[in-house]
Amino acid sequence: VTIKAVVFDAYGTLYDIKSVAAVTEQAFPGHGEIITQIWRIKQLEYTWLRSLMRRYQDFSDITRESLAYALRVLGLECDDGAFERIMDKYLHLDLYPDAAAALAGLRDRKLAILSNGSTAMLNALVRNSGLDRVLDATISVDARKIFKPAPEAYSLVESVLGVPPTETLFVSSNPWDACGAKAFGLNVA
Ligand code: 2OP
Repeated sequence: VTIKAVVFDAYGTLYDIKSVAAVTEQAFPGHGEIITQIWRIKQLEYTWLRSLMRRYQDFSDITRESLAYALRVLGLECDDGAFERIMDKYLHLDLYPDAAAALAGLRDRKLAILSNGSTAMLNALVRNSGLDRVLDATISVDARKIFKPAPEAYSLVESVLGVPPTETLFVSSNPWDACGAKAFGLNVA
């Protein structure tokens, strides 16, 4: 197989979503870890429920609602300022330490992100981390109004990059995402 494009998941694959724990811990000492875990689980659950119900709302709304859920279920009161400070970290997540070098080593291929993130969230994240200089495209499922692992979401890669699934490698650290991409027909790492 000739791989002409390498496409990455964003949250948890290139970007360390656990890096929000520093901010949640600062806002709620002793609870940073558990907030971060519940937040992520609920965030994913909301994407799947909304996709099944065909009640799409973008990932920024989903991320807000799931953070609100996590704080409520833990009985934590949060003022607007603290809530926005936590949310803002999603636009400034840390890249995993090896991500930039790995991307640089793949520069002879087309490189992109395919993420459930909204266009605005992803563009800010990519710019803030400097990946806009390396990536050929940042693709948001927002164009199809359905979240991964729906096939419609993965089909965006060929529409945007013009490379068929058989010549594309999709990279994700999220097992459900790797399975979804494989089921759609992408090569997967
Ligand atoms: C993504 O970036 C949510 O990690 C998932 O699409």
